[in-house]
Amino acid sequence: MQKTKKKDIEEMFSLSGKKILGINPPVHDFSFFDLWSKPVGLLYLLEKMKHNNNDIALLDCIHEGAIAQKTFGREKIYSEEIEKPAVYSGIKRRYHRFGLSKDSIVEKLLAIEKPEIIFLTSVMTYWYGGVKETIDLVHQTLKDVPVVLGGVYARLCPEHASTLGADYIITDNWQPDVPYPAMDLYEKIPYGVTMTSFGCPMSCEYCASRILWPKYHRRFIAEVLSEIDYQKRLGAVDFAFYDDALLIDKEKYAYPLVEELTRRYDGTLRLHTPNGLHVREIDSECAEILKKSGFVTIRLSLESIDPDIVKTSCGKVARNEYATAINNLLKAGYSTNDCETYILLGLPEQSIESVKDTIKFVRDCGGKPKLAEFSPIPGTSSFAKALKKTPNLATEPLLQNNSVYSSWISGDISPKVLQELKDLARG
Ligand code: B12
Ligand code: SF4
Repeated sequence: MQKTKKKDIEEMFSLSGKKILGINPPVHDFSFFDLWSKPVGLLYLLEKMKHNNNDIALLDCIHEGAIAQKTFGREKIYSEEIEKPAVYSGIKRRYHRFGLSKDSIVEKLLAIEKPEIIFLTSVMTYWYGGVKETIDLVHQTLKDVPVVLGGVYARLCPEHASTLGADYIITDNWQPDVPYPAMDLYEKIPYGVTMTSFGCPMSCEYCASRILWPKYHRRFIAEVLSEIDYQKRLGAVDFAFYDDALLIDKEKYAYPLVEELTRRYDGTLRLHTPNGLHVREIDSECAEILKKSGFVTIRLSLESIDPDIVKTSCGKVARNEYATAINNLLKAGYSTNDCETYILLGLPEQSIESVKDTIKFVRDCGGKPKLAEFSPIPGTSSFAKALKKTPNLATEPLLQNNSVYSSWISGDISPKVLQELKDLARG
């Protein structure tokens, strides 16, 4: 296998007149749900490359593997059971490959005009199995076509990502400076995605936002509006905001944006925030604006009421602030089921009692608890703590998988207790 070379993203921008194929690889995991997942980083990049006079195409192995429609534009993705990688051998859960089958990928690669370069993206660090499989398939099928690997996994685990056989790896970031992602590369889009900002002004101990986006950047409202208009023209009705911090400075950004969306679309858009909102920002005016402007799916980031964990979360929400926010949302017309609240589970040194207390607290306030299992992410302080117990986390990203980290890898919570906590959260 030839050695992977590191390149700067600027070198990619100098490409012109090339045929570029962007690929979103299949996912290997215990479970996968389309929570409005689109490879938006890759799509911004392809749009940029189009502006630089390249000929661009897309193979999205997740979207093209859709077999059924779910609510709000989401899709059920084809999956097949595959053998577990050796590090997961002791885990009594089935492992799957989600997305287009290998044969279909090869067929598609051969059916299109031969690209001169492949841009391969990556998201979760523990999804590298699908990345490796894609690199191998491209090399077998298209022989001499170079593969450039970028994305979240490549940025967070550059050394590991350099061992998969890609020709080039890009580990630096670029703040998209094109008006929208190249969503027109899809024949029909099931939903739109947008971001009003890149990064987050806070820096919680378990989160990689600051590593991925060292500078928090807000886009111009006009740019976000044009991004939404463009995807509306392509047929989207549902829109997911990918922001880490949508409601920060809400009077200056989120409010004018959604007011203009209501004026333009008369409340016909359905808006979703799968990534979690900053609870402290939800005063009564904010709750009413969210409701009036068509936010259907709201997810609230509480994480925990345990003071020690609140500290690791930059003290982003206090108990009384959460209670007030839920009260405001319920008064604005949302139901308890609408107020799904993320509770982090499996952090180093987190007690099971504190998770139970947080579940009870959320329910008592009128919210709906939703457990979010901890994924130790390279470069964060929580990762450094987790490493003391599980040194192999540093060299094997599969061990960072949130679905199995706390219950099988760190052993902090037994699978039985995890199930009990899940049942408790479900109510
Ligand atoms: C949106 C988002 C989601 C969405 C969907 C993401 C998707 N596309 O599938 C949802 C809400 C579903 C989600 C869920 C989860 N997420 Co998430 N998510 C994000 C978030 C906020 C943004 C990712 C994104 O799209 N960014 C926007 C684009 C523009 O950036 P980008 O993809 O990085 O692309 C840039 C570069 O990487 C580059 N690039 C990208 N591709 C390519 C390709 C080439 C060739 C090149 C040259 C460059 C390049 O160009 C872009 C511009 O610079 C990140 C945090 C963050 N701030 O990045 C977390 C993040 C990726 N998620 C994370 C986590 C922990 C989760 C959850 C496990 C949370 C939980 N406990 O439940 C779940 C897991 C989902 C699952 N099924 O396993 C972690 C990563 C964990 C890990 N070990 O990898 C992150 C980093 C957040 C964190 N806590 O630090 N997530
Ligand atoms: S507030 Fe959310 S996005 Fe920001 S650093 Fe904390 S966990 Fe990450």
